[in-house]
Formats: sequence, structure tokens, C-alpha cells
Amino acid sequence: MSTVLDQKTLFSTIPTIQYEGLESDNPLAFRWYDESRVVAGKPMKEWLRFAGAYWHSFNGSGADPFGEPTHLFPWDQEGDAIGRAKAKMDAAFEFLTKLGLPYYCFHDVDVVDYTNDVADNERRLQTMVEYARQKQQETGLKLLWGTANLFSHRRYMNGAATNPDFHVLAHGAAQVKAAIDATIALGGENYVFWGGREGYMTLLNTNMQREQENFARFLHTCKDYARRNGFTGSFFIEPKPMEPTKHQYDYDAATVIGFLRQYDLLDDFKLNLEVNHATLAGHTFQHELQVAADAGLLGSIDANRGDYQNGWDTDQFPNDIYELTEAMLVILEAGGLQGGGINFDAKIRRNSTDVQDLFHAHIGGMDIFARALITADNILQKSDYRQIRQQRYASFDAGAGKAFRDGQLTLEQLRDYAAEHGEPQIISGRQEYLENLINRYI
Ligand code: XUL
Ligand code: CO
Repeated sequence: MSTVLDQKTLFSTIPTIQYEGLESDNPLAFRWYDESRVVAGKPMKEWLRFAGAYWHSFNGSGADPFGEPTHLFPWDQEGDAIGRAKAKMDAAFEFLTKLGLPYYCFHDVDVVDYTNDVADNERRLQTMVEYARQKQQETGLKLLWGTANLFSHRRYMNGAATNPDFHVLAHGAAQVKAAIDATIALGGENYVFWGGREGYMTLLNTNMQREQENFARFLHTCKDYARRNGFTGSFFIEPKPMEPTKHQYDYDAATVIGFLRQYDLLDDFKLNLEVNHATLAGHTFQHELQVAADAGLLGSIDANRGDYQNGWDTDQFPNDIYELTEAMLVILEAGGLQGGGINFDAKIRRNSTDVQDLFHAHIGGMDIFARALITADNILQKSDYRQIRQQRYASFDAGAGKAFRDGQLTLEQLRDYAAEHGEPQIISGRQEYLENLINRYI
């Protein structure tokens, strides 16, 4: 992409990516992702439901705070806003279908450039929705989720739904309305809220309670509109602790679940969890998944990874089999994602400028998830992983332990049990054994 290639030839040198198995030495092939292979009772493609992210793959210019774009896309040369948007969408659908990705995801502003005119933005998006609808029909590609970008425009510098100025909030609402309309028109299965600017830079100028109340009211208002207009999918909140805001209200899974419960949003909202957001919050990805699964709110995943050496959202493509096997253990035990899928919210590096790089990135990501799925299923089916965890809590399954769980023991009775039974046995947590188990099945 370093030299501006002709639109028609951009991806034309790349063949459709096929499953070729472990013996293949073709770098443009899947070794693990065999979409119809049945794992734990379902084809892989149904467990994984992969999606391409419009914003990184077709808008990500490679620019960073220190440098100009390095990914020069041919569609950016194509005349007016709609012309550019259509050329980009042609390329996007070609890319997505060549990879066999069943889904895609977008923000309103990824698809077509925005202006400061609400009605003009609506018209632009509607034009592109009609174009996308035809492309979806031709290719069978589906929309995993739609969303509105309420963080890039300068008006959102103090937040959108949590902005101290009602006028700004209303602009955010106008964008969400149009994005919900687009999601419904395209048969989108879910709708995402990521609140990049919903938080504060300093508490000195912030009424946190007022902002959180407004945020909840905003979400209710959006949800009510979507339901009135026939949207039956899930709404997802995507937690992230910081960046771009110093403190984001949707800090992590536990914080979001508390917020949803407090403001009576649990019936309609679930979580979309992102690997690098988990690590920024000081958690493992596995931890965030488990928190959501335990609450029955594990909706969807944004797949990527961070960097051990720095502390921001590097959004690299996933490649850590150990991390993802731990993740797939949680997902399999939870019975899968509820309505969502695995969206590659990841970008190739600034200096990855060959057309093939975007393919290698997705092939690697899809393969590593497929391999993690198979590995986790083997661990659950063939090893004593489940049994060890079950036995660890067996003292609560019968007798006094069960009576405690059932709420039948007083504090005095617990005290008497301790006094009568003496010192407990020392029981190993067997961490290293379990860690080895994962590597054994990888
Ligand atoms: C930002 C991020 C977003 C959301 C959608 O860190 O993850 O791209 O996924 O707004
Ligand atoms: Co994301």
C-alpha cells in the first residue's frame, strides 16, 4: 500500500484464502481455521463468527502522533465523498470475502466522511447503507454490529453522552439514531457503545454523578428508539479504562455490570470485551471474560493484543496461543458468545505496507483462534481440568458446606464447626500442573 495502487488491482493479486491444513507451506492459507470442522458440537465458524473491522483495515492510514500516513489507499483518490466511500466499500467487500470472514463491523464515519450537518450526514449514510445492502446480498456477508463514532469530532472533546453541554449530547444522539437506523436496515445483529470520551480528564471540573446519570438516560433513550423500530439484537458496552480519556466510566467488565444493574439496563445490554482493554485495566483477558460469563453477559469479543513493553492500546493482531486457549476455555464453558462474534479490532503496523500484510494479519488471527478453540475443547474433553476445579470446591457440595451455601448456618455454628474439626488440611492449588496442562494440549 506504500505506492498508490489502482483500485481494481489492489487485492486482485491475492487469491481467495483456503484451508490447507498443517502440511501446507503456503503463507496465504489457513492451517487451523477449517470453517466447517465441528468442534464441541458446532462448526468452527459458528463458535468464532469472525468479523473484519472497517476502521482499522480500510481507514487506518498508519499515521501516528509523530508521522504522516504510510498506508495510501487508492479509494481516497476517487472524487467526492460518496465516490470515495463506494470505492472503499468495493475494496472492503472484496477483502472480506477473499478471507471468508462471515461478518464485518463499522462506525458511521468509517463508511463515509462526516460533515457538521446532521441531515447531510444522514443522507450520506443512507446512500452507503443502500450500497452495502446490495453488497451483502451479493456476497452473503453480514453485519455483526454497527456503532457511531462519538469520540473523533472536536465537539466530543468533553464527552458525548456525558458532555456537560446538552447541545453536544443531542449531536451524539443524532449520530446514534442514524447508526441504529443503518444497523437495522442492514440486518445488523448487535449494536455497540464504546465510550472513548465518556469519562473525565480531571475531577476538578466534573460532576461525576450527573454525567453517569446522563449516560444511563442516553442509553435508555437509544435502546427505546431501537426497540420501537424493530431492533431485536443485543446492545453491547465495550469496557476500556482509559485512552483517550484519563478515566473512562466503562472501566472494566465488573464496573460496567454494576452500572448496568444500577440503571436497569441488564435486560438489553451485554459486554463486548477487548483483549488490550483488559490488559490496560490491569486484568487478563481471561479475567474479563470470566466476570462477564459469570453474570450471563458475555456478548462479543474485540480481538487483538497489547505489547508487554508499553502501556497503551497498540491493537496488534492476536498471536498468543496460550492467552487465547485460556480465553476459549472460558468461552466454551460459558456455551459460547451470546449473539456476538470475534471482531478483529486490530491494525497492521505503520511499517507494514505490502498488500499482503493485511491478509497475513487476519489469517494469523483466524488461525490462532481456531487453534485455541480446538486446544481448549481437547482440554475440556480429554483432561482432568474440569474435575480438578470441581473437586477443589467439593466441600461445599454436601454436609455442613452445603448447609452454609444454602444459608442454613449461623456465624455461631460456623465457629463451632471450626472448633470441633481442628486445623484444616493443607490442599494444593496445583497451579503449575494446570499451566502444564495447557501447554500439553497446545
Ligand atoms: C477503541 C475501540 C473501538 C471500539 C468501537 O479502543 O476498541 O474501536 O471497538 O468504537
Ligand atoms: Co474495540
